[in-house]
Amino acid sequence: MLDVDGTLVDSERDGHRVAFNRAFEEAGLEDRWDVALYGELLEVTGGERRINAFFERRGKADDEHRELAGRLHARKTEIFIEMAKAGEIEPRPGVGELLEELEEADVRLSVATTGTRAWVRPLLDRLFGLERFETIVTAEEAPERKPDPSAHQLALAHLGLPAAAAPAVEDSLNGLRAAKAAGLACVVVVNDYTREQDFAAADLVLDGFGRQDDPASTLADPHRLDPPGRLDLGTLRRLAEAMG
Ligand code: XBP
Ligand code: MG
Repeated sequence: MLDVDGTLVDSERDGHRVAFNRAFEEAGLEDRWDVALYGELLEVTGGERRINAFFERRGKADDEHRELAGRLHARKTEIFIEMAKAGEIEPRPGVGELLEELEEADVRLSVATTGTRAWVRPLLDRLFGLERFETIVTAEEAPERKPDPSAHQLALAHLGLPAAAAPAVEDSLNGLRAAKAAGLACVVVVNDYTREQDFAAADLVLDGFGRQDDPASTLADPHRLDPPGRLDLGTLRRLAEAMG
């Protein structure tokens, strides 16, 4: 069960953050989210909730600002869709290889994301092909955002699988907490925004998906799965066995 933002795609720093800032600029606001501030704001999942949390930090939490946050997020979504169409959002290195290997082995793939359906589906289609994923759960289907487990639970229900049979791949503590609350095993593939988070509950932590010529380092491997410098089918199978 795959996460999108920060996991399948490198979408936060040079994607969503840029789209939020463009929406602020178009609306005549002075606010801009720099790379460091955006890292702090990522603690709040869901783009509209993130804008509201930012306004609240600034002491603006009235109905007018909630309405503005809704409009800003709608425009941010349009801008992000344009960026995706222009090829500005790319898969993380090694993701393409992993999906191909899983597909060849007839492993069923599903997506559980807190992102908005309007960009999630066209982006996944452009980068990987929608037909690859048996289920795609987005914020529209699971409005309680991660770390709430509802996205993972809904995807599991669609697949008709017990939790132990569908390991999650996430990049963040919010994603890990959501997967664990749904009873899933969880591999965390960290990125620059999430590297320092506490992944003690994860079943495997890697610093990338890894490729033949650019292997990933293992940061935690409590089940001794011993990944071969990349997240591969064998490692995921050993994880499923370890989960019993
Ligand atoms: C992703 C999110 C989303 C994206 C922005 O979390 O929290 O809010 O940052 O997308 P996860 P939207 O990777 O855990 O699913 O603006 O569409 O919300
Ligand atoms: Mg994520």
